[in-house]
Amino acid sequence: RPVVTRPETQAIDMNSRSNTLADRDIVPSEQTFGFLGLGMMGSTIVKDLIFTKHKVVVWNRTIDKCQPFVDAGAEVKDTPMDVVEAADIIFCCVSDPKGAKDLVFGNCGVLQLKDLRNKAYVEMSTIDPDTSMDIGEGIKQCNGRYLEAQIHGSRQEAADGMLIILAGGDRTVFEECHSCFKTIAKNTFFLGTDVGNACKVNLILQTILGVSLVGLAEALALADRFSISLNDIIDIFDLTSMKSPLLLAKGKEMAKGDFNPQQPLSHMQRDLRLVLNMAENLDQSMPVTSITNEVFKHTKRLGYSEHDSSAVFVRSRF
Ligand code: NA7
Repeated sequence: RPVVTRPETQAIDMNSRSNTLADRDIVPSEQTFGFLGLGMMGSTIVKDLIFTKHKVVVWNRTIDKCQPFVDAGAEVKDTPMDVVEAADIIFCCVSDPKGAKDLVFGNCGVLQLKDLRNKAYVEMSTIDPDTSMDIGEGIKQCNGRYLEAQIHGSRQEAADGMLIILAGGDRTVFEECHSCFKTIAKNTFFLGTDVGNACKVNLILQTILGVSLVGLAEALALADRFSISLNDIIDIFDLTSMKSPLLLAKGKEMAKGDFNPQQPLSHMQRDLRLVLNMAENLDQSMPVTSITNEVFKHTKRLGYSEHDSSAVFVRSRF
């Protein structure tokens, strides 16, 4: 078993801006936006929302992470419930479906407020359709409005304001979030009023990504066994019709052994697990995705949860 060093946690640079922001001509909404979850994605998004002059109220489970945002002009609250009280539209961006549900249904969670009239809740955490429907139902029962807005893209794409937003649910909320979405995304899609569709589309895209990464990792590991230069393989791959910006970038990371987390491996495996649960409910056979999930699970066990998904290469080399 290799000795694995954890990737360095990069502190958020409050002064860095995506180059694209200046060209987007953003007129900030007058509404107050709440933000629950200041992880790598949440922090990057909130930083740009503050920069584009949105009024922002934040909360994070580890409270220390809020300070740079307070210094930059955001208000901080003690609980998710307090954020809901202070804001008109509340975004949530945490690790997984369990965290997303905790923030809504748990102690001091969103629903503790009981009356969510004039409030809107936007779920950005990657979740499965059933979780999204449960959250949406809970919000609606308290007279609130709900939008799922799944964010597709890496941490670098978030930093560049180049995410893709896949939204579904309440159309009025979608429209009211326009200036926020324009700040953080290059494309935004409204996939209908049925809650769950946006989650399905996001997870389907993640399936393509996960399976492709494992294929790439195995092919490069075989090249390595033959002592063929990985850089040569990547250079030739670049000239073929198979090339894609993402696979090229991931191939280079594998060749260098640089697994700085753009899409953490634990998130990739979480997504595959959610995909397989969805497929199970439909009796849809997904043998390749199942094996892909096993490969990511094993790489997690080897200590690469917090590294980039491209670290799957390490396992393929065994
Ligand atoms: P990170 O950087 O791993 O951050 C995860 C965030 O989620 C962080 O703020 C955590 O708080 C928070 N978290 C996790 N579990 C919980 C629970 N149970 N309750 C409250 N808060 C929680 O992930 P990213 O920012 O890269 O990604 C976030 C989402 O965006 C994810 O779904 C991606 O797929 C898209 P902490 O700071 O640890 O206290």
